[in-house]
Amino acid sequence: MQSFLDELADIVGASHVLTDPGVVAGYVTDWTGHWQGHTTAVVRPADTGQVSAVLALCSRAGVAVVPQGGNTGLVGGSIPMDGEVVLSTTRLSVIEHVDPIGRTIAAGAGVTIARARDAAREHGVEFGVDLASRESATLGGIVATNAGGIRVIKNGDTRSQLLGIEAVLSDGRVLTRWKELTKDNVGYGLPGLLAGSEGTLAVITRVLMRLVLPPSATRVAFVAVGSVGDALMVVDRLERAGLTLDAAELMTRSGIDLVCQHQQLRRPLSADAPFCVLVEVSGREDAETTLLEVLDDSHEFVLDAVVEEGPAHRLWQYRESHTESVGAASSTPPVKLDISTPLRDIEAFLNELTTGLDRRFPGVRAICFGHVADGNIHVNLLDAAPDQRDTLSDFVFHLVTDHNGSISAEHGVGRAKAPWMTLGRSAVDLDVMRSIRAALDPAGILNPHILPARRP
Ligand code: FAD
Ligand code: 2HG
Ligand code: ZN
Repeated sequence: MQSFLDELADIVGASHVLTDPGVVAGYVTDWTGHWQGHTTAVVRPADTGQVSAVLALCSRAGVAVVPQGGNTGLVGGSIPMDGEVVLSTTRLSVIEHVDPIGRTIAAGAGVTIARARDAAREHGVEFGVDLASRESATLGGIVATNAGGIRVIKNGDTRSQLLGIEAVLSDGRVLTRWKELTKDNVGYGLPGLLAGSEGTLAVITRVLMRLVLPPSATRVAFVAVGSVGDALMVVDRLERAGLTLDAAELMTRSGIDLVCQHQQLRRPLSADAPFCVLVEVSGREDAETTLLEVLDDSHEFVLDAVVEEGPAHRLWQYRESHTESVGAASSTPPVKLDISTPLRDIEAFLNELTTGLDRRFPGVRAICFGHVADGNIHVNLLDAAPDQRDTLSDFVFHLVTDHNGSISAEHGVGRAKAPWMTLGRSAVDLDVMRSIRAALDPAGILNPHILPARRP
């Protein structure tokens, strides 16, 4: 083992091969605290050449590798549970260009979303993906997970922002698809394939992504409603009135109460409604007037509402503090199940979820919230005993499959969902995924624990 570590040090420099338990602690535990692993070493290459040399060495030595960006993933995919080498991308942190006319950004995989956003804003353009983990999550991480976030309803998911990619295969070869073209149909869409591959096909080293125009006349409203169906009606009416919908986020009374308690905030509305939807709209100078008119005309759905100016203010706090607050309120790390269903199924899914939990899992609290216009609900189950985690996941995943949904809307499969991957994917589908994986990583050293197992 020592000579392997020496060879790593020859590639990246001894100070970038970390083995001290105190130093590697932050790399082997996930954000939720549930996944706690151990590693042979954390290696921090500075450029694509070093990533290539590290992977070629690991390949020859048969050592498994877990790529890691900001380590904000919520499904345990970035954690070495079996002593794998952690390949940290944080030093791949160069922003190469921001082109405000072509509306592209080219940058290293280790650049954080907040840095990419700030760089884009300096040129009067906007980065199209946004999520509450923006200060730590990296470009490589959002591409690897095909992250969603709060702007999918407007800009699409991360895959749809990706124009080009550079990635290193497990044997060290560098794959580059890098053209600033909207149209390019020569062969398979390899950047799109790597998006959402969760570190199982290659290590992403550089990305070329689209930028969008910044929204204008943004207004945020917090709207109390009696049901999910009513929340969707409000969203529908806003869009039909010609407003651009920048975000639509569902919360429940219990989730908001929990956030208010944890963040020491006052309740945002006086009505004691079971659901609230935060909507952000933009697009026209009269956005505020139109928004107020729509809310006023929708009195059959709207129980109470408050409107705020500007994109990033007080009202967003209630939504963005959910993850931290549920983590703090639960006696055990929350079971985090990020699911999606067709819009027409959300209400029935949530009702059956509540009934099923009450009947089968008394004592487990559910806090549900999420990107409602995408059909994406984050089911957080609090106070679950460790031996209940798998049965709870199994119950929710079967329920969501019965509603023609997905067991992973945006966080990925990781370790947390790997045992349930067969739900909603056919045998042929899984087989094709295994073949792709075997073609790109024949030695099977990249994140061997996640996505479909290499053999049935
Ligand atoms: P990591 O956590 O380090 O890794 C995630 C996965 O990607 C792992 O499987 C890892 O092996 C792989 N990976 C990372 N970098 C690379 C690379 N360069 N090459 C190949 N594989 C790589 N997610 C959403 O989708 N929407 C949200 O709204 C959202 N909000 C969040 C809010 C909070 C407060 C937190 C803590 C998390 C949130 N997440 C959200 C989850 C998480 O931030 C995203 O999954 C994000 O994309 C992970 O980026 P990362 O750099 O932290 O990746
Ligand atoms: C969000 O939308 C994230 O805030 C995290 O995807 C969801 O904490 C969660 O379950
Ligand atoms: Zn989310």
